[in-house]
Amino acid sequence: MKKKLNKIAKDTNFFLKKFINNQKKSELIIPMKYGLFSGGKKIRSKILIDIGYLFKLDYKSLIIIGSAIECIHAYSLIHDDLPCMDNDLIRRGKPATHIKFGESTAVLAGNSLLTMAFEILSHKDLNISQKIKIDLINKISESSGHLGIAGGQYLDLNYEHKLISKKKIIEMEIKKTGKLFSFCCVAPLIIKNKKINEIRKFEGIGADIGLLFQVADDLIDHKGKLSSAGKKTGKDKKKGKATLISLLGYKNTIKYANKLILKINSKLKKYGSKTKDLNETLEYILSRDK
Ligand code: GRG
Repeated sequence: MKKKLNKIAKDTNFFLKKFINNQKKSELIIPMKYGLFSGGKKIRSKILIDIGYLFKLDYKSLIIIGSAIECIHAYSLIHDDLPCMDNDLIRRGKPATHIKFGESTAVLAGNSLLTMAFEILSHKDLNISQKIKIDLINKISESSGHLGIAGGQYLDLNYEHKLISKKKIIEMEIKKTGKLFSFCCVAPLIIKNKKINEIRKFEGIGADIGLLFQVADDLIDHKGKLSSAGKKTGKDKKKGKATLISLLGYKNTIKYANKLILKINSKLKKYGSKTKDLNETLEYILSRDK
């Protein structure tokens, strides 16, 4: 699993470096590269490739689409660390982008990474029809805006120091983290022109994977160490964040996460042994320490 993830990270970074190097130079390129290439796991690209495998999609196209996803992800992390958001100094074991380059530069590098995702999805190197490119851009935009990452982040900040119900915490985590995973799960179906009910089913699977990912992230914050996590831990409690751990406790949250894995696997039963890679990725998501 680690080997496969490393290969995906290497291929994604290779594509992104080539893509950026082919563009005209600007002062923002260095902070953008800092946010992109400081050691992310590329787990979203792995999920995209695992689902793409079920639909026999070619690896090269998936790496390009994954690169666009990783740009949006890197953007969200840069902005998440800003003083007006979660105010974090360390990311991936290194100074956060705004610590290294200043706040205004971090905001602009983040914005540039967001728009770069759309440039990548509309680029000629991606060998799919214009119609499908538009559908992909439509879906990834929806996943990133007020109904997705940005809206989820708003709720995350708004729920601090409040008693929030389980249903609302889950809704918030699905928006903040799950929507981008939903995109990873539906992009292969969009490319294969699948029917809307099947797309909806995979959207739901993506939301559950994102929720699992976020729960694992909350568990790392609760029990993990800075040296392995690459970011400060124990912050959620201090900041009064509404998480499933704060509501259900540590042990029940682990039970909840294991139930999520069973739920995801049962939805994918019909694909049989083809889901082996995806199963491994799900186990990794829950057991990871960073
Ligand atoms: C609209 C894209 C966008 C952003 C603005 C700041 C913000 C709104 C949203 C923040 C959303 C956020 C950071 C959610 C947390 C998701 C999460 C658990 C990130 C950690 O992902 P990993 O572990 O990171 O995959 P690596 O370092 O491996 O890439």
